[in-house]
Amino acid sequence: MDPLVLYDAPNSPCGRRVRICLIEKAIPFEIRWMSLGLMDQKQPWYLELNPNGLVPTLVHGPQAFYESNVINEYIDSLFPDPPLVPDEPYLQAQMRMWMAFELDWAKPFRDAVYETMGKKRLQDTDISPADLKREISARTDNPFYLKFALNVLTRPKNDELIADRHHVLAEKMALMEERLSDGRTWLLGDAFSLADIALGPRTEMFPIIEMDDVYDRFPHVGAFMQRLRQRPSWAMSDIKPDSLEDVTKVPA
Ligand SMILES: N[C@@H](CCC(=O)N[C@@H](CS)C(=O)NCC(=O)O)C(=O)O
Repeated sequence: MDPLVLYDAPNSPCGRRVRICLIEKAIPFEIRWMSLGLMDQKQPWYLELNPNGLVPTLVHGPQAFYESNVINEYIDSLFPDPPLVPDEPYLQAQMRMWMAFELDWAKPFRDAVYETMGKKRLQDTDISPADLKREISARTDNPFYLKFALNVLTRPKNDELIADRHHVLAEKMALMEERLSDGRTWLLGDAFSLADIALGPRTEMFPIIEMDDVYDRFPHVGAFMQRLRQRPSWAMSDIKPDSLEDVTKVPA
């Protein structure tokens, strides 16, 4: 079999979806780490693999696949055991609606991540604006990305924006809470599926965006996350690069 190479980033919930899927199926894979803060994902060679300039991308032999949920369906088709996509068309549609639900709240979530963890991480590195400019200019000539990164490095946290995003995200979690409140174990019922893998990794990140009370406010969501954390694939997918140097190295 051609090797599976996953372009991924530390703390990426999108990358973790693919890691979980591969681990559930016991398929070996190799990770190539990208530094999102330094815009590795916007380099021309990477855009050839993934024109959206995001992680994850899965390279399998001569082919590249992007969009975590699309990648996971590809993996499930190639390696159907154990199945993570239901047979019934109704449940398959439900699964894809959960994936679309996740895409819908990814945008407000991403804004909140950049305001909280994103700003803190980059500002804690002590990298200067001049160094950041040099790093990013070595990766992309699109001025938008440099502007965006300099904003993350230099501007204080925007609490008003974070509070706005919290309101949007609480509405989304209320819907998930309602769906889980009939006592089902997983989003589609008794069987663990790609729907759970689509939702779990980002739902785990609420404390990072300073919404620490989500699992208490929405106890069925909290219980769902507890069940997910008990699966071996959860701990095994919490993979970090050996050294942060690997993901922040300055090109010569
Ligand atoms: N819907 C896409 C979302 C991918 C995405 O937003 N990836 C984030 C990391 S979780 C990323 O690469 N962010 C970097 C950027 O926005 O430039 C997927 O599920 O693969």
